[in-house]
Amino acid sequence: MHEFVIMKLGATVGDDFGDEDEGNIYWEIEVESKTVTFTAPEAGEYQVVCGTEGHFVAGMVGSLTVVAP
Ligand SMILES: [Cu+2]
Repeated sequence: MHEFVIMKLGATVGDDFGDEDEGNIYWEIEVESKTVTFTAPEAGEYQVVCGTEGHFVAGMVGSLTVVAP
């Protein structure tokens, strides 16, 4: 099981994802394989991580670019 997490704009995780990052989460969902939608608060580059323990340090981290319509 993975947890798809979008961090708040400008917020990034340090060395590992943990409880201290909970306040910087914009949106999260547990995923296996599904299609979901969310509304971004504003355009920008968001950090996305897997919130499942150990997965961030295993490399499950990326970026999500939101552009204005
Ligand atoms: Cu994961």
